[in-house]
Amino acid sequence: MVQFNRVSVVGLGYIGLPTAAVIASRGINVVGLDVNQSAVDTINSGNVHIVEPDLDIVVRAVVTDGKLKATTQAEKADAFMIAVPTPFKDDYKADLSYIESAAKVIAPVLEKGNLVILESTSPVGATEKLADWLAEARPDLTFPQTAGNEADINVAHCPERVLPGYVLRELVENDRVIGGMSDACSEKAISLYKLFVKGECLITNARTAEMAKLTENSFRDVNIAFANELSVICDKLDINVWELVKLANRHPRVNILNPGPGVGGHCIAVDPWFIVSSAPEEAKLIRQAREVNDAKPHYILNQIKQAADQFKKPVIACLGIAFKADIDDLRESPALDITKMLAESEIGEVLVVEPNIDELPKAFDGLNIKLVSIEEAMDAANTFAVLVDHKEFKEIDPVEMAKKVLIDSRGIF
Ligand code: SAJ
Repeated sequence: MVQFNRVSVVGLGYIGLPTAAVIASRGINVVGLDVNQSAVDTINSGNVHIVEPDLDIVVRAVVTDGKLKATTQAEKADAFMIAVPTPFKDDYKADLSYIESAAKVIAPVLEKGNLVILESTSPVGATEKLADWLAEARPDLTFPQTAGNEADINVAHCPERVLPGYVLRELVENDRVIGGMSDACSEKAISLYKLFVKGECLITNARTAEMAKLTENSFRDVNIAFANELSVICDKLDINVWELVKLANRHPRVNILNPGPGVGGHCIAVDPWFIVSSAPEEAKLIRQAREVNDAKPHYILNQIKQAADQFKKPVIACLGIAFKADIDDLRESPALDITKMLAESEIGEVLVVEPNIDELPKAFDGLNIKLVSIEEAMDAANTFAVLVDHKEFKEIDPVEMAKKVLIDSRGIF
């Protein structure tokens, strides 16, 4: 059995920090590496810079025990797990610059016997590129692309697949797809994941592991697009889409997802493009789903504008700007985009209720948008747009809400 006395997690964001904390909670020394000094300081003081249920408790415990420390300088370790962002560029091609930087940062401290894992969701071929960047920086070591099972450094892709909001549970319980660049890489990666994963570890090669992750998120995107397209068709035909979906889902082999204001987050709204850009001619349905989902915020925006237009002085309350319920994550959020476009249209006063943040995001700078409580919004606004189904909004008295003009993109009322 391989020993991992010290694990380095590169990138302490929504995936890296929980991963680091969970491994540290198994008694392993974890050093978390991040370029963000303020995040590093926050973690070292036992606090967290992101909202994820119970993460604060676990981080505080492992930092207090001395099992987790954060730093901005690479340190030696037995295994390195890279969990950095992989956004897309203007042409929808993946931006691998964060992975490249991570490779350059850890390369100088690599030692024979080390394992490097790429957890970031990546286009097919990214793990091979990572191995090439490492090899370029360390000609004194051998890597699996040339030395196979005999390589000094093992490299594998093990895509993260945890659901924001349930990260701590899913990190442990989900099955993992492990794609080593050689059999030895896969074996070594499995022994690392076995330290904290209760789910099964399924072995494949790196390219299939990359594609598996993209496939999972594209599957969901296509299914949400189906629901979103249905919602627009139902509006046209004067049918309540929520009732329709409920009824259709009573068929034993039908399971339609929920329509919404669009698809947000750094994953489902991004990853399908990695497939499209690798196979533009072939990925027709996957591209179309992205386009359907990307069009939905504009559709909801128009509905809100039409609703507000009936008032002399429209005061519009946007309920939620996060990308989904009960989190503070605003990345690629359709709710945020809708709110921003609404304020830019200057149709009226725009209020935001977002129980998961204390201040409005920079994206709203220069716009006339106020962050208010639910009560303040109920007093002041005449038009309501439910953009996120946060638990707090489900507690609003439906009788009170019925007195307002309402666009409910999440179907909570
Ligand atoms: N959404 C709908 N209708 C639905 C479900 C979701 O409109 O019925 C919207 C949400 O509001 C949100 C977006 O889709 O804007 C994505 O939310 P999500 O909960 O489906 O997924 P994410 O992005 O939070 O997490 C996904 C997960 N992937 C899958 O479920 C296949 C997660 O397991 C991945 O680890 C994560 O992407 C990731 O990091 O890639």
